[in-house]
Amino acid sequence: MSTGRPLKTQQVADALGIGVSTLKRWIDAGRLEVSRTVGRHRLIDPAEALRFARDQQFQTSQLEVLIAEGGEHGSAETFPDVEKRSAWDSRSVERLFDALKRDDRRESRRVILAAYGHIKDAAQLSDELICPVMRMVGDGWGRGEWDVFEEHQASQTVGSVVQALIEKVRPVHYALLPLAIGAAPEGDQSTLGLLLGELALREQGWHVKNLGANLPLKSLIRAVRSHRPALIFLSHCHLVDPIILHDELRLLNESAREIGAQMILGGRAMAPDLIRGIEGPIIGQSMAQLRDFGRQIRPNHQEANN
Ligand code: B12
Repeated sequence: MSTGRPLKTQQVADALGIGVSTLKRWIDAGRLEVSRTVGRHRLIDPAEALRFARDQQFQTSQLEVLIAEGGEHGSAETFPDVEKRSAWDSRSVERLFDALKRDDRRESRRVILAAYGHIKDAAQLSDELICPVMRMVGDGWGRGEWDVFEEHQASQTVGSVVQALIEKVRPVHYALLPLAIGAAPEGDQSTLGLLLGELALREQGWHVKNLGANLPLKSLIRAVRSHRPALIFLSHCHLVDPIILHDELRLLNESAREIGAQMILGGRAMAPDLIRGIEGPIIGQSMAQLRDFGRQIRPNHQEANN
């Protein structure tokens, strides 16, 4: 029984990070069932692709995105207003900035999804498109060219598109994935870094609990003790009190060490002074660093289950 649009071998190979000839060899050896087109090309049913990926313990997040999008990453099927031909280019920054300024949500969404469909990497999307555009928004606000309500509108629009992308990288079996917990400290209302971090880590095969902005760190410590994540990430954009935050980070670090969790901190307000004398956490400047750290330290499926 077919479970969705059949996938091409190249698509499945890309999603699993293997060569297409290897995949074809496995198919020919009978390890995956396929159907054939009239021209004898191999087509793989989505459920069969997932079964195989899981049996072989591949990371399945990219494959799940591909399947959710009907075989076309960022395709017009799931997001009707995505321009198929439009690709990531240097003008995307200006296009997104202009669309946000006009409060043209459709166009804003189109630019972000087209860029994501092209680069397929949340970290790059954040570092090269969303963050530069939001900086321009902040500069515009600083010069009095953007009203506060316009900045709010822009944040809402960007946040809702990133949230929609997150929904598409929902793993089927959470229990099989290692857990990461993310938050922004008390007094910090920023949500975008957290959402982008969540998306970037999901792409790396993490199950992410995003505990949101403005979270008292004492409460985060309770969450750490109760959920026992393998990774804790903070995205911090608006600093309130560096002395209080330093103390809280020290306590958070202690609870992370108790359970053997790794801790990575970032966001524009996260300065090295905030962790002076605290051993363990690292500070990253970019979302790419969060992505790479997540990839590096990710326990494999068995370890995550034990
Ligand atoms: C949107 C925004 C808001 C929104 C946030 C809404 C929301 N839902 O998130 C709202 C309206 C709440 C807001 C309020 C304020 N804001 Co404001 N805001 C911004 C703005 C425009 C964008 C911030 C953003 O979301 N960026 C996107 C994120 C993803 O980027 P980022 O944090 O730089 O992160 C990058 C890296 O650090 C890394 N990263 C992020 N997280 C993580 C995590 C890890 C683990 C790692 C490794 C890496 C990483 O990835 C990103 C790059 O891809 C900035 C402008 C700017 N230059 O940033 C001003 C800005 C930060 N705000 C500013 C100010 C002054 C304020 C207010 C004090 C204004 C006021 N008087 O009320 C309040 C304070 C609110 C509070 N206490 O939280 C100033 C701060 C100035 C300063 N000296 O610190 C800025 C710089 C604007 C300006 N040009 O003056 N703001």
